[in-house]
Amino acid sequence: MTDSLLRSPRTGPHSKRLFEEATRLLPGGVNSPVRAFRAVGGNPVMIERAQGCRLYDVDERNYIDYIGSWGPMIVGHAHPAVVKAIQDAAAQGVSYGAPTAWETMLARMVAEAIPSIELIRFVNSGTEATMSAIRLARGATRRDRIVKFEGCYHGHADSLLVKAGSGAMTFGVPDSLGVPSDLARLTMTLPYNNVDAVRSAFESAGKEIACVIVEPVVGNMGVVPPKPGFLAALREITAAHGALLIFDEVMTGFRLSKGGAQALYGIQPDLTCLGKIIGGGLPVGAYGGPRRVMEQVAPLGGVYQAGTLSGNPLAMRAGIETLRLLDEPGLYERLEAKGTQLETGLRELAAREGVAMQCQRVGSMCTAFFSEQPVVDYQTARRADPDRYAAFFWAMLERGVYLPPSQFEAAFLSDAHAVADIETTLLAARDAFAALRYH
Ligand code: HOZ
Repeated sequence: MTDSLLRSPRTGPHSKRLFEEATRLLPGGVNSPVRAFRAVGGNPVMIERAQGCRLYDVDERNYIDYIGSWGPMIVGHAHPAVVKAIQDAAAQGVSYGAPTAWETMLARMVAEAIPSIELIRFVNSGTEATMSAIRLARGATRRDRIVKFEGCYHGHADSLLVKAGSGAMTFGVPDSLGVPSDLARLTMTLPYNNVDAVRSAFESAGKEIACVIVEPVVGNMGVVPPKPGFLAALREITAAHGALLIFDEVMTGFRLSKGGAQALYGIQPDLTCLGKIIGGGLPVGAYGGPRRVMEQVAPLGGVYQAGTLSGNPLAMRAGIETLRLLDEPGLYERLEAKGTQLETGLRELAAREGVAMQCQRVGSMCTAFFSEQPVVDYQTARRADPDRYAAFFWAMLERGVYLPPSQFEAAFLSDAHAVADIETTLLAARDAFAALRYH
């Protein structure tokens, strides 16, 4: 039994046993690092099923879920319409490796919602989307260097695992072993929200920079909104230097609005990366942009990228059904109202208990940073207290609320969260903050 298992009396006996078994066969017992709970100490609860906004574990405990599979489950888990679409699709064969009309249908729905996308290529994950978009930007500009921001996470492709957020930040390995230094040298990392740093990078190396890739609202160091003017400055500077602006909207696409963060902030990028929601919870990603750029992707152009499971019929149909559900009148307004209810409640409760906490939220994405100051970039995120977050996390879990098991990840609301669920969450938070006072 590993140390972390011994240190965690708080999960049920079945979760403990099953996770212990998993550690014998999977690195750290998981297939993605953050879900191992190491950042908060202890071992994870093992999930058996999910419905609506609830997760059910193998010990018959249930939780109000604020992860939502890290974003995709915007209409809630196991929505009947999405489940039916997947079942219907599966009954007709799960993969063909040949074109289907479903791909065109989902492409049309995405292009109608996001006008900066004229042509789109579906892939299997957000990582594939950003990796391919970077290759396209390099191919289109014939330049090699790229700019990313410290604490932004764009998946685990080599060029992007440099000063990365999410699990890389959580576990203190923002520059992963195994990334060749010759490749990492081509990635310039700048502080998020710092326009001067971007200007000076372009002044010194503008002719070599293929693109700037950015999370328009960061979700991967916790939620960090762009300062007013930051995204507009990126647009202006990249255009002036012939570099492409890539918005990584894997989290924000179809979440912050139907048109994503780019619609919310009124900035049109050259390329957009999507994932999560557009697959309705099945593995999917996509990158898209103007015809003149996307025509450089094979088979039309010389930038190669392919995939046996790309455009998979199950993922397409789950995505189509999910996007249809997002058309329901008032859905984004409801998400905003519930986000406000959660944010206001958390702020009031923390203040009442004298706990220094910054609740940072954009729409249905939010993070409670245990910090004296607002978080605006990687440096200020690092000032948040992960130990206090861990204590809060466990206090909430014990009270039936499942938050991200890291200070540096976003929490997500869905349309399936009822006002009463937020109230229950706030009751749990009241006790959790009170417990923190003595922590
Ligand atoms: N890195 C993902 C969130 N930013 C976590 C993925 C997962 O563990 O499922």
